[in-house]
Amino acid sequence: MMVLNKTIFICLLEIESEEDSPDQGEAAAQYNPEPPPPRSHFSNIEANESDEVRQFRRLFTQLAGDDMEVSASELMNILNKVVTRHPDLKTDGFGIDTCRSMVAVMDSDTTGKLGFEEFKYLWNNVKKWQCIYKQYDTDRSGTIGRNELPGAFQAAGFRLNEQLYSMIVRRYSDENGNMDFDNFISCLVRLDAMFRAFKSLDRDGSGQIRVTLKEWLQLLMYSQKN
Ligand SMILES: [Ca+2]
Ligand SMILES: [Ca+2]
Repeated sequence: MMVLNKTIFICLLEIESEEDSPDQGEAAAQYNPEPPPPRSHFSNIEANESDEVRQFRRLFTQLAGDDMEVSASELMNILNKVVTRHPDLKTDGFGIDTCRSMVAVMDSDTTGKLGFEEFKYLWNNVKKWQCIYKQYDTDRSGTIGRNELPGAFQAAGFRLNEQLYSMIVRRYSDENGNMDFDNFISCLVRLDAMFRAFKSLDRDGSGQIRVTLKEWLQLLMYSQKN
């Protein structure tokens, strides 16, 4: 399985990853998001970064262009390029609204685009979730059906209740309850961001937060936590 995952990682990114694939069984027990992307800028290049990070930085530089940030349309182009190479991922393509909303929830430093660390965090998740999507599409329909959904989300580290799964299906799946790849990714990007936003507001870890109207609107309209 690990070999298979690694192969998929390579076709997605076209760069070799040293990283082992995450233990999906363990991840299902509870949700432990990666630490949020640091708010550093591209100019802070680490002198002793690994080959993998260096290769990733090259990919990022190509994508980001002169401003060194990935815009929603640049993100849309790369994601659509990736899915055309994977005929087993059914999708009607990543639209600009989907990509704008993904950029918004990942844009910790509110530049309106994704810097290196923000993009790296998103990209690593997309790679991971792509593997999960293929693995949990057990009937090989190319989509995640209603019955396949809880397993896939648990493998991604989200254990939700039935009511939430039904809500998610209403919002992200088609009329037959099937979720295609772009909806799967945009749903998980949002879910991950909302978990992290909650955690950062739940300073005492009580599982409850108090937000002002301003904080609530900032969160809903741009997923801005500060
Ligand atoms: Ca940014
Ligand atoms: Ca399926």
